[in-house]
Amino acid sequence: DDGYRLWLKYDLLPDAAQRKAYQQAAQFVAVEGTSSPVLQSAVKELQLGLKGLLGQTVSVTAGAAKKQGGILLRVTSSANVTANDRSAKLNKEGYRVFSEKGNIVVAGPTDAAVLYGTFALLRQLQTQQPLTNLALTSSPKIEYRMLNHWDNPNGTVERGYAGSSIWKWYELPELLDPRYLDYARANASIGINGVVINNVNASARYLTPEYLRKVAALASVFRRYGIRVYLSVFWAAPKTLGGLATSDPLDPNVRRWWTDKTNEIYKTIPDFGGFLVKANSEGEPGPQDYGRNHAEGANMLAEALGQHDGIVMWRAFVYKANSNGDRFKEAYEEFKPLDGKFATKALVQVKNGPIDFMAREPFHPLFGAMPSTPLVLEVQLTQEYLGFATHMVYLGPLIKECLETDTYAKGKGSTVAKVVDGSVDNHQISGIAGVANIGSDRNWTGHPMGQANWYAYGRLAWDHTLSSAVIAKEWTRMTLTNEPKAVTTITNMMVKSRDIYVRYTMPLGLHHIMGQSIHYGPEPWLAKSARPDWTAVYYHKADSIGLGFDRTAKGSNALSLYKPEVQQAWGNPQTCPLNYLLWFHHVPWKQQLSTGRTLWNELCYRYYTGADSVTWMQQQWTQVKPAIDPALHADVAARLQTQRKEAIWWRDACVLYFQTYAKQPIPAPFAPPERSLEAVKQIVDIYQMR
Ligand code: BDP
Repeated sequence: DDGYRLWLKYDLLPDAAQRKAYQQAAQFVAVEGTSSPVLQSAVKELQLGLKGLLGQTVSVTAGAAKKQGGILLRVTSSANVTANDRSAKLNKEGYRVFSEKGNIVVAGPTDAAVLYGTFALLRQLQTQQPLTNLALTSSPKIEYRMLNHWDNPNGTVERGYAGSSIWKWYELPELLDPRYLDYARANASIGINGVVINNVNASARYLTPEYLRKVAALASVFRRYGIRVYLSVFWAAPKTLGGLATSDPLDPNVRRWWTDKTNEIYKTIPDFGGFLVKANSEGEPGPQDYGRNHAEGANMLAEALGQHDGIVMWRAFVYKANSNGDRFKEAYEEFKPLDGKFATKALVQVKNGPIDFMAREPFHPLFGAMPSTPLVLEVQLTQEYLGFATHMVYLGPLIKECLETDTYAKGKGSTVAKVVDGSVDNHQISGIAGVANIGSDRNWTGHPMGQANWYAYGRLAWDHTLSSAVIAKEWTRMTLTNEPKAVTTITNMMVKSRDIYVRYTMPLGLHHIMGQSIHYGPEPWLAKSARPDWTAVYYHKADSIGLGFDRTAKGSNALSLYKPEVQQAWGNPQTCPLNYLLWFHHVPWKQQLSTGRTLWNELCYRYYTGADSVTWMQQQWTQVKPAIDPALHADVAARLQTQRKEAIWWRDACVLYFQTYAKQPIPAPFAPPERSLEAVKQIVDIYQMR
């Protein structure tokens, strides 16, 4: 198994009796009413899935009204989806799958809804659930469920670890790689309905007529799966591409240029989704170059979209060069005052945490602080700071932790999830974005287990109330094995993997102590960089007294950006959850923590037990060997070996370096590292050698 088929494997189900029951329930497929390209995709998927799972060729029947034992695809207004249950109201993409007069009906108000229902039905079969008395009802809680690609026109992928870009620009638009279709199927199967195909550090090339035709060719494939394309835009395009003297958003010529360009895009791609913008961030141009603010920039693009059905997602990932304050606060300080100033078509896209996709961050303080602006939650699936494609880190728990945290914006229960889905502030539009982890590698994600992160993201974007363990189990059953014991073992590993990674890299709330630029491996000693907030010492602040960034009123006071309830939960070093401790407090080495250990001992404890847990993961993986495809098993086993080696690298680097400040021995029962700090530093030098 080379992993190409992802979770849409459709291998023959092992239990003959069960197969027989399924076969009887799925003898034909019929589209009620007129068919459409999206419904055709649903039909094709059913035929493919049933052929594989049941070994049964399923024909498409026209006018199946009097027949029984088939699957009916029905597009109908939400109120009449089913005669006997009107309780659950469906939104435009919601589906209901149920039994009716001896058939299985997949119904929803739109073609896309029926496609989603079709995948839900196939999931039932893949995970070997009964088909009798079916009643699956589900509507997505978030409207714009986006995958953001950081792909460049030259085929590289920024922070991509699974080969190069899957978009073959030099072959498009004439040649459509079959992979585009499989990509669309995978996305549709988990409910993703929008893809930004290019890097936020954008090239203007995508806005040229030549490239728009290429993008349109991709859109023609995605459209059949309910997916719309979006583009990241280069702010200075009016100058560089349009030959104008300025890219000032208030300049009438610039405004006209964007309006004309947008109209041209819609002519080429009638269902174009809209724009994603990284502006005045990490050297990218933006409206501030002309003394304008982010809202003025976003609103100009919203105006250019005019009557077209498109949106602007304006990123809040900003922090000024040479800031002497606390990077934690910068996006908040720039965007909070703009709340209420954004046009209705503009959403602000906010990373899950205030710094940058660390293995654990407190939620971004903008969530709950901009009630008049729909906020898109951006999470990173590509493991930039989480061990690239060699460390097994299942991200379900990370995404859930953020979604479930209470902002207290409108009292208790105002979780990040409810801010994002629009229910806290009653927004009509809502969005979520995952930075893709896929590339040209045959198995899409490099690490085979990375597929689970793409999967979990889509499932949570659809329904943030699902548990990450349930999703892990579902993915495992569809992708790896249905053998019950192995499913339990693998799910358990997955669910624990993120905490394990945190323990051997940045426990207790440490953050941003990774290798410079590459963001791989440990470099807590990094003290000089192009900017202070790109070093490690800026964040951990180790000294002879203790460790951690004081963000209370005595320090940077970033804590004050949160609501009082949150401040109370995190503001006292005695009661602050240990996972966030060093995010907010400078804690003395000898301070006793709630675990009974001193800070220094607890730090060592976490680094050592974290690294040891990778050995545990290896043992677990060995146990499931009989239940897993041999090639796939060997692939993951090899990556776990690397992970083990590098967990020890992290552990040794960090305990040896922090020991130079703590000046205490490694506590028993742990053995001090066998190498010196100098020796570990050399490893980093090798990784960064030119
Ligand atoms: C950082 C990445 C950088 C991205 C940036 C962003 O290191 O490559 O361009 O985020 O999100 O995490 O814009």
